[in-house]
Amino acid sequence: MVTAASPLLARLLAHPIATDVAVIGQDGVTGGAGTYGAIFARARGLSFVLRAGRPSLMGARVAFLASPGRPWVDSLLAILLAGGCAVPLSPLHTAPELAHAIAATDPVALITTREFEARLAPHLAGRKLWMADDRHLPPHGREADVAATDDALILFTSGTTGQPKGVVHTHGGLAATLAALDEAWRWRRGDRLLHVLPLHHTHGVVVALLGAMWAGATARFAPFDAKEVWDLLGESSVLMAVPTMHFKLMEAYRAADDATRARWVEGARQLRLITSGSAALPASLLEEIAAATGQTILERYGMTEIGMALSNPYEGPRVPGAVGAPLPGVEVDVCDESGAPVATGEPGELRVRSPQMFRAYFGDEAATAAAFDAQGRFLTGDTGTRDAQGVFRLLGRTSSDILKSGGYKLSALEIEATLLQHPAIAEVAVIGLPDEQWGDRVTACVVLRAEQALSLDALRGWAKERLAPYKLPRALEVLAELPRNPMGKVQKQALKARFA
Ligand code: MCA
Ligand code: AMP
Repeated sequence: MVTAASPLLARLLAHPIATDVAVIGQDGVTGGAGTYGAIFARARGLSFVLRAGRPSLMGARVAFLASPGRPWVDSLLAILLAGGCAVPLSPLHTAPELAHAIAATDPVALITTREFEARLAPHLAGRKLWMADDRHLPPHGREADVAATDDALILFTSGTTGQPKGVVHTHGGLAATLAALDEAWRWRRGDRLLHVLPLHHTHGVVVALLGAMWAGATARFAPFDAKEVWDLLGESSVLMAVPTMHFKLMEAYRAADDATRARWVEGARQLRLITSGSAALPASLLEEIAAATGQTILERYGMTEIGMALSNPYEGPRVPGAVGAPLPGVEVDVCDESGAPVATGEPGELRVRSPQMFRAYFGDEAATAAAFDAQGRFLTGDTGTRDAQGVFRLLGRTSSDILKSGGYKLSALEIEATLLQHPAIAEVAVIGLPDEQWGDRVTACVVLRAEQALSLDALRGWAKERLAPYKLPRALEVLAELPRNPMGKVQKQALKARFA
């Protein structure tokens, strides 16, 4: 047995393993292979292979690429059991994006399935590639000692500088997130989570998947398709989604006939919890969903670095347009630029202190240090207010270089650096324009080289080899010149005002 000083592994390994189902894959097939027992048996076998005789991987990174399903979960648990730090890669990412994630974390090995073997082959650089869908020998001998302070997971997040940064979370930090959500949202062993989120971000990996597993509940993976999600609600007790998904669900509902609507509403009514996060849920959308289904969505606020910070209550009023109050153990201050608290109701930057906090940006001590103030509070870059009842509202971000599209955080600078490589583009500024479906609509404002022409389709076609689909511009504006201030900096607010 693992001598699990890791509170995360201790909790997961304590579940009644033989019968309870942890995971149902996208094929919808339930059964023996998805029980906690079967998953841990396979993960243990793979963890011994990864260690290759070493007592522990001692926090060395192992990257993995798989579709949502059992091999994905087997891989994550195998890495954790081996004392390694898991780096989930995304099937949505292009070759240059995969290359960045692998180069930035320098994994000792990679894991994948037959489906993605060829995609990873160019990135191995001599590293060992293990197959999650192979049978591995049962474990033998002593298991790794894993401590609460050991690194567990690296997730990438976009910043205001260049390429995405790897955010390192420890076993103890993840356990703090999961314990807080378990308490706040009343997770139960009998819960059936409908899991439709991508597995390379906090929302899908930590809040949804590990949230369910912390409680010994079942996560059923399904690709996000609005009609299919409605059809599956009747078999589920919890749905977690980003606002764009809620938007698409209501779009499908409006287009459905009466009999279909009645069936969908019946399924939705018996859920015990529907959440929204990763971007602002418009109050009008919350109200429309409540009127149709009787379900008031629980909106919460978090960030890759800090885990989950604020949540509307499970019991008690959920305020449309608000993100609730701090979760257990979390402190959130609303501050002016000097870090002093602002008056109740006044806007300021949210600064956070929390046991869920990340340990570091991988390999970047300077960026890690710069992310905190002198009092050790994380600088979120989000502006918000707290009212007299202690309820928080978010107003926006301090930087216009950070965009949110469909719940994905995007760096305008990363997209600009890529688009600048296009032979027709001389200058580029990427802005987010308000969009009721996507949050921000990624808009490329470009100045073309002499005698060049460019269409949106041509630009997207060229860029899709280099950027994940959700980073591609959805609009193109061709300008004679970009508005700049006397220092030469592009005035993005002026561009936004012009095209919004
Ligand atoms: C897909 N497309 C997008 C996006 N997603 N374009 C812009 N922004 C996006 N986010 C593209 C598709 O590639 C396709 O392009 C076109 O839009 C239409 O696709 P559609 O089928 O309508 O969309 P979809 O494929 O169903 O995707 C929508 C989605 C997806 C399901 C909402 O974006 C998604 O899974 N978002 C979740 C992101 C997430 O988990 N964020 C959490 C970050 P084409 O027409 O060219 O084929 S963690 C976080 O934020 C913190 C910690 C927190 O608080 O949770
Ligand atoms: P990420 O860096 O991908 O983890 O995204 C975190 C960011 O998403 C936060 O800093 C917020 O800007 C945004 N966010 C998360 N939840 C909410 C919410 N409920 N309302 C508005 N913005 C949110």
